[in-house]
Amino acid sequence: MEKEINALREKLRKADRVAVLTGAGISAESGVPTFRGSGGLWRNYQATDLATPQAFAKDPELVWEFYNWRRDLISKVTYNPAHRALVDLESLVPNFTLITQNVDGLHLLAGSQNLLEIHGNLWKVRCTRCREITLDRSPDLGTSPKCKTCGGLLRPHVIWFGESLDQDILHRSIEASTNSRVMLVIGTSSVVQPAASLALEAKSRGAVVAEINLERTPNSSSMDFSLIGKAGEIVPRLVEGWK
Ligand code: BJW
Ligand code: ZN
Repeated sequence: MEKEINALREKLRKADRVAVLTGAGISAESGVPTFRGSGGLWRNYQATDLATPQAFAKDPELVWEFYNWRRDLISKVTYNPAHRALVDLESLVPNFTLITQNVDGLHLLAGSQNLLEIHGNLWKVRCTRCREITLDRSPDLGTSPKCKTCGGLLRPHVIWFGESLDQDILHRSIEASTNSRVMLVIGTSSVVQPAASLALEAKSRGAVVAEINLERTPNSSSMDFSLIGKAGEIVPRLVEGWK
């Protein structure tokens, strides 16, 4: 592992353009549950079953309970050494883009700047009637929060299954990935599209791709580096002793 980390650090050091894709695994060591695996359960529900427009249409109060639970939990935690190391990496690389699937806001809290939140942000809400988007950091919004402008029902400003990503953000993510010399993929199961394809597209355009995860994923065999372990331990080692 030491050898691989050193080799990847050398690739990063030589790269003028670096893209990073993160998923729930990078926030796991902060205490934020992941979606899949044993941490992906809320009450008796699969977290992924609640992250759908169908679930919200059927039972908005249940979906809001789930999101209020996550807002409360995330309001009490903070970023970890992996988030912090990506802030350091951004300061070391001439052209750096961080693409995250996470809605927890921990990359922003850590200080990342060139950040694309492709699945939205938990702290933003959107009116289902007038579409107005507002920032609201209160941990508990109740189970039927209403728009201050028009009285319509609010929903979390996140991307659920079957919903399209913001086209501008997606376009910028594809561009950053395919233009990168090195792309890191950290803490994602790589099963959700279109995010899971970004690193494969980067590789097909000649980038060195590296995965950091507790376990192998469907993309592992396409990777130039597959580092198995905790993001909070491995990512800081990529920037240690850089200069
Ligand atoms: C550690 C660690 C540690 C733990 N250190 N590692 C093509 C083919 C088939 C289906 C589709 C397709 N194109 C689109 C689809 C449909 C769908 C999709 O991909 N489905 C698949 C599941 C089959 N995609 C969509 O619907 C997307 N929309 C779209 O494409 O629109 C156009 C379209 C629609 C319909 C059909 C075709 C085209 C939208 C996807 C939105 C995903 N939304 C969610 C919820 C966001 C809001 C919220 O957070 O509440 O996003 S679902 C959930 O999954 C969330 C996550 O961002 C996302 C990814 O999860 P992630 O981050 O990978 O987490 P986990 O839990 O899965 O994995 C954690 C990993 O960390 C694990 O690997 C651990 O080992 C690791 N780990 N601790 C390092 N300490
Ligand atoms: Zn409204």
